[in-house]
This record gives sequence, C-alpha cells and structure tokens, in this order.
Amino acid sequence: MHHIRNFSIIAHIDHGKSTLADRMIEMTKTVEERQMKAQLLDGMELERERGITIKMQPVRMRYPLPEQLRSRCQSDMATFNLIDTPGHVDFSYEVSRSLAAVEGTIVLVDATQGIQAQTTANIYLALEQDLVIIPAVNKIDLPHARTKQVKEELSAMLGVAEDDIFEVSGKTGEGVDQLLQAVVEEIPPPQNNSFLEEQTVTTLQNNPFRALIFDSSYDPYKGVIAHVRVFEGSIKRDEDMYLLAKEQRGHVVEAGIFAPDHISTETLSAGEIGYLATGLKDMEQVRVGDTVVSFTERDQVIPIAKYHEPRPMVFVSIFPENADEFATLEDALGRLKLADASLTYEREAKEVLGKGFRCGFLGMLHLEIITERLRREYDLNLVVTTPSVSYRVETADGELLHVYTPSDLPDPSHIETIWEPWVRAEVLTPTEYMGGLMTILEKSRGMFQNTEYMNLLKLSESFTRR
Ligand SMILES: Nc1nc2c(ncn2[C@@H]2O[C@H](COP(=O)(O)OP(=O)(O)OP(=O)(O)O)[C@@H](O)[C@H]2O)c(=O)[nH]1
Ligand SMILES: [Mg+2]
Repeated sequence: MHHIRNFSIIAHIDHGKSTLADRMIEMTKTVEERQMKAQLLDGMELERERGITIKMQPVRMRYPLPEQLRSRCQSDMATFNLIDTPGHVDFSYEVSRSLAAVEGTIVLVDATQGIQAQTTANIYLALEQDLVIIPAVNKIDLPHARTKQVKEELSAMLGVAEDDIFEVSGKTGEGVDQLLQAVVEEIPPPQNNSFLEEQTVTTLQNNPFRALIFDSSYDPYKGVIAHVRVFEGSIKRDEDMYLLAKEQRGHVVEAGIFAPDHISTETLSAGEIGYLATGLKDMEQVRVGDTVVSFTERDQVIPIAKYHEPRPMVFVSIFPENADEFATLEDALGRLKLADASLTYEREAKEVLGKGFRCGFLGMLHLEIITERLRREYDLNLVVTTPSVSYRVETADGELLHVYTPSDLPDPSHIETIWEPWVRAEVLTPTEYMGGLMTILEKSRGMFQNTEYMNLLKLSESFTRR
C-alpha cells in the first residue's frame, strides 16, 4: 500500500483539470497513443460537445518512480488513482464526493484568470476533509499568463511559500512530471481517515472489508455498479457483500478498476479505488454514501461517515408530451439519479399536462443537462415548466404544505403563514468591485449585513502540510 496515492484535481471551471489529466494519462502510458484524445475522461456526449466535465471520473495509472522516491514507496512503480472533477458550481456535489475517496488534491489555477469563485469554494471543501493540498498554476504556456502574480495570490491565500506552488502546462506537459513527483512525496499513502487512531498498513489490510460508495452506474447484465474506495480489508469476486445503510445483501458479480474503462480484477483491497458489480437490479438499493462490507462480517463493521445530502435549489415540473411515455420517463429519471444523487423527483399530476414529475436541481446548468439527456438518451419529448423555488405554507388548520407553483396556493383565507426561501450568502470579491456588487445585491432584495476584509491567512491556519 505504500506505493498507492489517491488524489483528485479540483479547480474553477475551464482551468484545465481534464487536460492536465490527459497529460498524466499519456505520461504513464495508461491509454494507448492511438486512443488518446483531448479531455479523454470527458466520455459523455454532452461533456464532449460543450467542453465541460459533468461527472467525476476516476482513472488508475502506473507511474515509474525516479530513484530517489523508490524507498518511500517500497517499489519502483507508484499506483495513482486520480479523480478528475467538474469545475462548474452546479456539480460541486461531485467534487465533495470525490474528496471523500482520496488523501490529497491538486488545486489548479489558470495563470490568465487567477483565483476564481470555485477555486476558493473547492479549497474549502478539501480543507474540511483534511486533505493535503498541492497548489499549481496552469496554462503557463499562454503569452498573457500572469504566472508570478497568480502564484502570489495563491501563496497569500494558502499561506504557502511561492516556491511550493507548481508551474505547469496541461497543454505542453511542462512541469507535469514534477507535479507527479510531488504527489508521491506530499500525499500520504492510503489511510483510514474514518478512524482517529493511527493504523498500520498491515492492520488495514487484515481488518474486515469496508468500502465507501462514492458513485454508481448501471449495467444491464451486471446490475448496479458501485464505485468504491476501499478503506480496509479486501473482497473477491463471487463473495457476498452487504450494504449497511440499506441492509441489503448483494453478490460481487465482478470487481475491478478504472483504466479508465472497467478492467476486471480478482479482488479489491485496502487503499484502492475501483468498482463492484452488485448484481442488484433496483437502483434504489445501492446508494452513494453507503458502506459496503462483506456479508459474513456484517456485524463486525461500523459505517463510514456519510455525505451531506445535497439540497436542490431549482424546481421544475417535467411531463412527457405523449402520456404513454410516462413509464419511460420514470425509468429514465431513476437511471439518471443513480449516477447523480443530487437529482430529486416525485410524481405529480396536473389536469392539463397529465402525469409527470416535480424535479429538483442544484442549478440551471444541472437542469439543462438533465433535460437534454432525457431527450437524447431516452428519446423523450418533454414539456418542462418554468423554473421556480418552493414555498412553505402553513394552513389555518395547521397543515404544512410545500407549494411549487402559484396555482397550488390554498385560498388566502386558509393561509396562516407563508415562507419563501432565503439565502445567507457570503460574497468574496476584490475591493474594486464592491460598489457594483452592492447595487446588484440591493436590486435582488439583498439585505446587507457586514463587510469583512478577508484575512488571507485565515485559511492557512487550518492548512497544514503533512
Ligand atoms: N494554452 C493552454 N490551454 C489549456 C491548458 N490546459 C487546458 N487548456 C484549455 O483550456 C480549456 C479548458 O480545459 P479543460 O481541461 O476542459 O478544463 P477543465 O478544468 O477540465 O474544465 P471543467 O471540467 O469543465 O471544469 C480547453 O480549451 C483546453 O484546451 C494549458 O495548459 N494551456
Ligand atoms: Mg474537466
């Protein structure tokens, strides 16, 4: 296990995560040269079309170690499990789930853009998980790169020396090898971060099997496929597994790793990231955040700490144009939800539009992507209502209702109290934008509370390098 490093790449949208992952995949010869293409890990049609990452994607790579790092890894090859993450705020739930499966992360900042909103937000997520952070400035090949300035900003924000910030180009490959060496040096080998006490590698491997489901997908033959990070023990193909939260028994139809395509292996062991085909057909039974254990050891193991449930922000109703397609729509939503736990839906019926679903999304891009996938991948013609937020109404006889459209509001004489959602927002901005920002906030009915000058070193107090 000393040779394994699990890490992710996090950044603001378009700062070059997937392109950097390409160079790493190339340098480690994970994928044959003729199969290589730009942003290889963005496999979904919509991801390729729009040039954005929507789903996190793990990939295992084998890296030949330079002489000086071999004793540290007790091997001449390192095994990397890299998770590429999306940068758009609507998909930040993907980022937080990926971070629970790794020990460290590379924070990438575009040298022409500098620190942006999701740079800061994602750094906070990584700090919450107590991960080792390796900062790097990307796109240094561009003529208008402000590499030095961006390094200064990052150094002030993280409280690290400028010399400890890497300079890379995901396009030309410059600096990527040094970054991979830093991953080996600075990110610890797999640990059991759900236990406080230090555990040795041997106890981790000999303990009962325990793995966290951080994502899932579906295969018509192998059933629901759980993407897992194994924290302790090991599991073999054909063993019986057990899902602790759902109290569900399953069978390991196949175990394997991401290369980035699924490659079957006999076992999955402590420290590894891979997949388990469960043989279960019902998508509801395999939930992201659940703990997988071995069926025979199910009484000896406690669950791994769960994720926060994501809160939908935007609600719309979706109806099939053709009422016969209601069942297809229900099945399609179920399948999409399987790989995207942040999507919520419940049945609803409207006089004019018939039977459909009230769906909740994390934001407008999330809504757009899901409806587009329903249309393309399931060939559905849909009627989608205008997005709204939900109101809470307490009626005169004490009943609590969630109201999504004005037409569902009870008669005013029956309303005791009505609540609308409020957001407590903290906005980080350079001082020169303060004036304009205040005007926008006032226009959006914002109530100003206070201004704080960001103590840039505040973050660094909780930022420690291991
Ligand atoms: N010149 C230059 N362009 C780069 C570099 N890295 C990425 N790009 C370009 O920047 C754009 C965005 O790159 P991606 O790798 O898709 O960015 P990302 O961070 O994965 O984006 P999301 O996953 O959508 O958040 C693409 O057009 C890349 O070709 C670099 O080092 N130099
Ligand atoms: Mg990407």
